[in-house]
Amino acid sequence: MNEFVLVKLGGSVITKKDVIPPAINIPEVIRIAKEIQASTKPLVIVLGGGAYGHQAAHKYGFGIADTPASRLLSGIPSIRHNMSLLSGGIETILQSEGVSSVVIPPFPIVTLIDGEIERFPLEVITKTLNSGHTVITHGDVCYDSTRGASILSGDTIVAYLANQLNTSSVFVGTNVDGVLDANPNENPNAQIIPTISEHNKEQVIRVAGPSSSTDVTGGMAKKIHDLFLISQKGIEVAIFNLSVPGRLEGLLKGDQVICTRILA
Ligand code: IP8
Repeated sequence: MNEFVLVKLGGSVITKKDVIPPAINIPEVIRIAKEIQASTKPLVIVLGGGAYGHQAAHKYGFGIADTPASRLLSGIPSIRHNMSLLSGGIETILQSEGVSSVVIPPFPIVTLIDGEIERFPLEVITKTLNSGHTVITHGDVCYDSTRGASILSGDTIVAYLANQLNTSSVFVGTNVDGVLDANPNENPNAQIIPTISEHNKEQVIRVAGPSSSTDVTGGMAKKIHDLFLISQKGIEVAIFNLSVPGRLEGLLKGDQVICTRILA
C-alpha cells in the first residue's frame, strides 16, 4: 500500500459549540474539503465527536468512573445515531466538493478491552484507500469486553492507524495554534510550543492536562503522549489550528506553518 496521510478534524472546529441539537459547521467543512485537495497522497480523515459525540457520551456516564455497564450500553443508540449524522454530513460535503470519500465507522468492526483496542480489522480501510477513495472514520462508541461499552476517541484511532499502516504524516487539527504553554482561557498570553521532544515532553504534558469537562476521552495530555509514540516511528507529526484558513493546506504541501511539531 502506498504511503498515506492521516488528518484529524477536531470536533470543536467541524461542529458548532453548545448548539442543541448538534450541528455541523458547514462553511468550515466546505473550506476544509477544499484544503484537503492539496494532498498528493491518499488521505484518512478522522473526525472527533464534537457536539455530536461528547454531549451524548457524557449524558450516559462515559468518562465517569464506576458508571454501570448497563447505563453505558443504554447510550449506544444515541451516540451511534449522532456520530452517523456527523460522519454522513461530512461525507456529503466532501463528496459535493469533489472528494471521493467513504465513511467507515468503527462501531461495527472494532472491539475494546478496558478502553483499549482489542480488534480493529484494517482490510476495508486499506482496500478503500487502494481504490483511490478518501477514508472518513471517526471517534465512536464501541463494545468493550471489560466495561460493556467505551468511547473510542478519534485520537486513539489516529495512533492505531499510524502504527499499523504505512503512514507518512499525521496532522491533528484543533481550535488552537498547537500545544500552548498555558491554558488560553486562563492566560491570554499563552504561547505556542513550536516543538515537543524528549527534552520537554513531560513538562508540556503536565501543563496541557485534560481539555474540558465534557471531553470524555482524555484531552490534550493523552493526545501528546500518543503522538509522541508515533513520532518515534519516524512519522511527521503536527498539531495545528484547523480553524485558520490555509494551515491544513500548507501542512499538506510541506510548507512551514504555525503549529506544534512533535519530534522524537
Ligand atoms: O472527539 C470522541 O472522539 P474525540 C467520540 O476524538 C465520541 O475524542 C463518540 C465521543
